[in-house]
Amino acid sequence: MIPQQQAWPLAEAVLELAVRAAAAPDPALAAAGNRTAERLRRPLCVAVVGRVSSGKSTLLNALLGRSVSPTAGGECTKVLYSFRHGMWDYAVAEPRDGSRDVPMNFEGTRLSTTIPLPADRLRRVNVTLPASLLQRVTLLDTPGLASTSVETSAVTARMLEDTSDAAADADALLFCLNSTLKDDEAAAVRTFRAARGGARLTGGTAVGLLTKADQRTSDRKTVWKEASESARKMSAAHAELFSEVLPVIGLLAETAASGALREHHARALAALAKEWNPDRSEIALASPELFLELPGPVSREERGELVALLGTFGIGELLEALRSGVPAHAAALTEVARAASGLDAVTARLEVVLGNRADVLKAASALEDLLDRAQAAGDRTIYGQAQQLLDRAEMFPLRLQEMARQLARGRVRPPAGMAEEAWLAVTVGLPRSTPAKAAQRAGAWREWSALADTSGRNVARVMVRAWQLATREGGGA
Ligand SMILES: Nc1nc2c(ncn2[C@@H]2O[C@H](COP(=O)(O)OP(=O)(O)O)[C@@H](O)[C@H]2O)c(=O)[nH]1
Ligand SMILES: [Mg+2]
Repeated sequence: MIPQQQAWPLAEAVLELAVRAAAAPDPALAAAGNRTAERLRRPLCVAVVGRVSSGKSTLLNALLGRSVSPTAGGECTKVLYSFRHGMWDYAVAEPRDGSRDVPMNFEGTRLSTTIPLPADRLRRVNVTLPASLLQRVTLLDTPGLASTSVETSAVTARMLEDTSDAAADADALLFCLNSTLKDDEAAAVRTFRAARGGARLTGGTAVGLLTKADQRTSDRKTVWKEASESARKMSAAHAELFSEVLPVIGLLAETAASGALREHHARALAALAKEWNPDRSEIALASPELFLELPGPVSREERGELVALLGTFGIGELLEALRSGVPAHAAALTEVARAASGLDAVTARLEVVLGNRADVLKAASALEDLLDRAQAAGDRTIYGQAQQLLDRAEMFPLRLQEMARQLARGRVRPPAGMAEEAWLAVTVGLPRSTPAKAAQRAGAWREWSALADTSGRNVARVMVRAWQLATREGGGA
């Protein structure tokens, strides 16, 4: 899983630079230095963003391994929650006017939905939990983008504002989508990307999640096929917005990760699997209502619990697993539910973002700010040092990704042989080369860049660096 020890070698180096920038004579650069330093001292911040009821809180609970954030409708979805690491469960409501925080209660593992402040006075709810993921990252559960752009109530306006403030504050976004990307959703991601230094470096930091993947088709057998295909298409269509779009069934993921499935649920499922043959099960699972009504063992109340925990898709998967010999125990069925939820692919992706790349992400988003300010202020020393940090080998994967985006958008068109070389660098890495060969190729890119525009020069810069790195142990990318 995600390693617990934090080491931030790059971020430390950028922090030093930020502290130097904070002492610069130019006020804007000094302010950027202070802001950057403050940011670097905090853990990486990931905001879960998307429309109202797109499954944000459910997914966040799955990541935390605990049903703590309130899910499903009502006033609870209109609040911004921040989850940080702490030794104990602790939550406060933070007022907008800066007055004293008001402690909040938990109901079992879940945060109470009763907020001890009127909605218009509440800035956010701050929660600390001993969850291991939070040692590496602060998670923000946002109220959500409005479901229609015509809604203009004060509450909606505030929700949007809180959501975009949280997104602007985050180092990375997990963007929950339920269907094809709508204009307001694309705009939200673009705004985030623009606030983070435009299209330059941090493009890897918005991951799209096709949540509620179980609700895209009524045919249980094709759920994953359909969801994976849609996600793949969306990844390709929105490469400039998301580093990837992954399908996930948040509901199943939350149930599995939080251990909510109990032995009595396992017994109930086993009784249904025994009583109903596969055909009968498919009929029963055509809708939640039918599942509750159809004659058979297990009380209506308990069936209702199963629907709430697993959805009809999850129930179908578990019935099938039981018939194929999976033991009727909560632990074994939880494993099946987890595997069917797609959560592992999401956490694996997060590990890439938060694990190896956390340091780079933190450093890169901070550097962008410093570079812009140093350039605007004409401070060559800070600019040069920031540029040197950007050229470090650890930064390189992010720069390659950005280059891939530029090439994919067709904004940069190197001549035939060189375009292929650039794609080679992006996909499998340049072949390990002798210094003479690398220097010759780097020279060709420099020559081309003299005729290119800014985007072209950026691509050339990355390729020159790629060839320099290709002479090292381990090759290019
Ligand atoms: N069937 C199904 N329902 C889900 C899934 N994820 C969330 N839901 C349900 O959708 C509703 C809204 O989810 P919630 O996480 O509160 O959405 P939020 O407003 O974006 O935080 C809740 O009733 C969830 O149980 C899923 O993957 N599958
Ligand atoms: Mg929510």
